[in-house]
Amino acid sequence: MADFSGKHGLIVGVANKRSIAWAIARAAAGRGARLALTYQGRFEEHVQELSQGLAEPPLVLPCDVASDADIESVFARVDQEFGGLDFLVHGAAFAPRDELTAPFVNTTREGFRIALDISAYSLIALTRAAAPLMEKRGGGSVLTLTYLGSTRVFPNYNVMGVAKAALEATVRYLAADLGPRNIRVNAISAGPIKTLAAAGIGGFSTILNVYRDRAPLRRNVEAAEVGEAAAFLLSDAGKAITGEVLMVDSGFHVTGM
Ligand code: NAD
Ligand code: IMJ
Repeated sequence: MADFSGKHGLIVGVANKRSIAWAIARAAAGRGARLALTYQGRFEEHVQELSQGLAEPPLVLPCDVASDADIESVFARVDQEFGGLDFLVHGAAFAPRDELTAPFVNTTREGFRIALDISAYSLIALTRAAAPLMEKRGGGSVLTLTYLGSTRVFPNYNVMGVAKAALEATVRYLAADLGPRNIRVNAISAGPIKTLAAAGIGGFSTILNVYRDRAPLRRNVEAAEVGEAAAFLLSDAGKAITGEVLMVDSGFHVTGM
């Protein structure tokens, strides 16, 4: 499989060992990448502890993706330590809890703003900061994580569906903008996985059962499998692919009934 030796990557969105971003970190580090991981304040201890488990200790930095100052200092540090960047993984998403329980029609202006800021705009801000570092390496690969709720309606996904639609459109516009600089931008649309972002979502086990029963592969997806697909898109194996949303969902999205 793809060799990441000599490559440097930045991974945003690790909260704990179940995080999809952590599975991607393991896939990349396992293939020889040197990593920087960022965490959102409250997850510092978890991420520091997890990072001990990687063969080469990563750079671990705080980053609230709503903060331009945080983003600026992360890339300054990464440039200082790595002298450039080969890939960026964006795995941050958030909507205020109430927005995922109230009827969609009751979505608030502030809930909408926050969901789109954290879950979609942050990809633009991070990619803009990454671009000059990637140019030093003759190009790079950016990857984000999305969900089928961007184009189909799932109960309670609500404003997150709107944010994921914006995120996927952002992938296409960034791909077109940065393609001439050999920077690729893609998304993986993962099937449901029991992570922190899924914890406490009413009926999540039902969702997992529906996928397992109806998906062509008749099973759910594991975070490690998203990690493998991510390694493909982040590596030279994917070097002609940009602006794409790759479905990693056991084929669920093709089903009609
Ligand atoms: P997770 O809770 O482990 O990851 C979400 C991450 O977002 C956390 O690390 C959290 O710290 C981070 N985050 C939230 N607000 C932030 C902020 N202001 N600044 C910085 N980071 C912030 O859950 P996950 O399921 O691994 O989610 C990762 C991505 O995968 C998300 O984009 C999610 O939408 C997407 N996704 C998840 C599933 C699923 O079923 N779990 C399916 C498809 C796509
Ligand atoms: C989340 C809510 C409702 C339905 C859902 C999900 N389905 C799936 C998810 C069907 C698969 C998980 N997912 C794809 C997400 O993107 C989750 C994002 C998320 C989760 C929370 C929970 C805690 C909180 N805010 C959140 N914001 C975004 O307070």
